[in-house]
Amino acid sequence: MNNRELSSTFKLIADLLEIKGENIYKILAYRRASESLSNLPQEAADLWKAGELDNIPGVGKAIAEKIDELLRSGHLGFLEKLTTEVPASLADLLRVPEVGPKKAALFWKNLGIIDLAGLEAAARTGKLNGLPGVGEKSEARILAGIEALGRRSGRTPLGQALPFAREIVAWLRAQPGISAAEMAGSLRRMKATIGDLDFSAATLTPDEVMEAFVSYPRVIRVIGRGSTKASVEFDNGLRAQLWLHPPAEYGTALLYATGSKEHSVRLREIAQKKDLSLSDHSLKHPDGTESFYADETSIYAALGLKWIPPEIREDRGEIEASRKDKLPNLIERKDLLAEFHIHSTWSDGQASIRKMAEAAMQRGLKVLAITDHSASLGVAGGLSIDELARQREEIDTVQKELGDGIRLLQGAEVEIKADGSLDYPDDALERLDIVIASLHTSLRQPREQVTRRVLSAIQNPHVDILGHPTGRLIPDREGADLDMDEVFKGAKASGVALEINAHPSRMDLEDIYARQAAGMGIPITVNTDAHHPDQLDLIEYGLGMARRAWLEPQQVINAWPVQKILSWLEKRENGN
Ligand code: DGT
Ligand code: CA
Ligand code: ZN
Repeated sequence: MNNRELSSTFKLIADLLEIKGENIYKILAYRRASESLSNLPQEAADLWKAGELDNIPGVGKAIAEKIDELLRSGHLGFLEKLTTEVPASLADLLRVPEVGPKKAALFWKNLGIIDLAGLEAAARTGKLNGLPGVGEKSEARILAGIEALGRRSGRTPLGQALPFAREIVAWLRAQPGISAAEMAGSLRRMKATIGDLDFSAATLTPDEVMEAFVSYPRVIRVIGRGSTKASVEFDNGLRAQLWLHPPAEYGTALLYATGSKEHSVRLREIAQKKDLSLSDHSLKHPDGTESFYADETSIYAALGLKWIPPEIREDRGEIEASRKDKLPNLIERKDLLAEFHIHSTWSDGQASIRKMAEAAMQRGLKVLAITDHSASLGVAGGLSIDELARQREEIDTVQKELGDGIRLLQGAEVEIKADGSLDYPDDALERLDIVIASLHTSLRQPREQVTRRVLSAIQNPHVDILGHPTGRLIPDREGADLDMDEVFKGAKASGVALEINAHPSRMDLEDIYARQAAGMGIPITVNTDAHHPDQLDLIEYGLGMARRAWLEPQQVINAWPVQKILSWLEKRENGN
């Protein structure tokens, strides 16, 4: 069993226990073990062989014994017994927004619903309406939620697709006869989830290249194959299309394959107004002759436009901006000099403060905030108030050891509790350099309640950042049903920054929200939430989202000069 399978086993246990109505501490212990396993940089099976399971954060004796049983036998008696009491398929109901453990239990006990199909049938026939706490409207929302799940299934998180796509692009570029190759489609546009992979390559020998591509060792099925386009399935279940064109046409071809469809439709309209016809490889004139473009800049220029960065090719105003030469100065990796959200071994991180700080320095960061979890229920390995004081001493020591190449800040990721209060008292928050407030639990509260909860957290003058605002997890957990307009008004009023959490399972805030917030003058922050030094590189996913949101460096506090960051924090501390 790999980490992913172990992690989902413990998640399933937590979900079923919660539907059963078990003790919350027990449930949270399983959730924590599940998260910890999914973040683990090495295989749990290796630690197990070395007798080091208890080195995994959040894995105590009881859970270590279960991992041991799973790795030895592939079975878990505890789970088998649990599923005789609570059907395992009930856990699927929790994927529907609006349906939390209490509702799932209600549907199960009152209507005998044990899976998504049963829930859908009941919602369609109006059987949910009238149960305690379920009205006509929430029944309709449940149905819409189930439908949305169906549409979403089959999409892959960018974090899984991109590393694999890099492998394919590197292979393509190494092929004889290929002069250029790029990712295209939603991958190149850095969408949070990917339907299929698209690649565009330039070659004068398409037959040979096509033959090599469909024979690539990881291809398990050829879905379609033409002279310039092939569609395949890989051993990891991902599908890809490869489009081949001669180098002279590569600009137009790459533009077409990158999309989005909406962007391309607008470009074709522009061509039509000029009496031209834009295809996947050329611009055709009324007399039937064709113009070819070897790079994207020249095809855009032929349409009277400046080159548009792929991340914003969504027909959201980029074409008008390009025509007027008013494209945003999109933020770049080199602009990001601060990281405000990481975890160390003080809570559930995998590395010491010193190791995390060194990794940050190696990446050229000038500011690093250590933001371990708050005390909350003790299960996230959160820090008590006493531990916060001792952690401060360690941060001071590491700061002295490392010198002033990097500025370390003591922060915390403070849990926003179900009632909207924060997990540390004000005097403890006041002693921290920076405070992130985040939702991790009770995400399924009704819209008004969860919105009020977030608002009360960001109104606390010590809170500087609202972390991963919706709490969504890609691909299978919808975020909280927040009233974003209200959240933005609240953030604007209190001057709190909103996070784009770069972790590929979050990428939260989404592009349109981040753009809206930044447009209101709310500072945005892009952070990795790294639990391991290597995870500092996940910043590229947050950067992709920030670029999709049209963000420029001055809108993102991680790109501010160090002095400006420090004085922003100081001003907030002094309440002005
Ligand atoms: P995905 O795969 O669902 O994440 O989304 P995309 O954007 O990668 O879309 P996909 O894979 O269907 O198509 C790849 C590119 O091909 C797309 O970005 C633009 C181009 N394309 C596909 N269908 C059409 C079409 O009907 N018209 C135009 N102009 N372009 C298309
Ligand atoms: Ca695609
Ligand atoms: Zn975090």
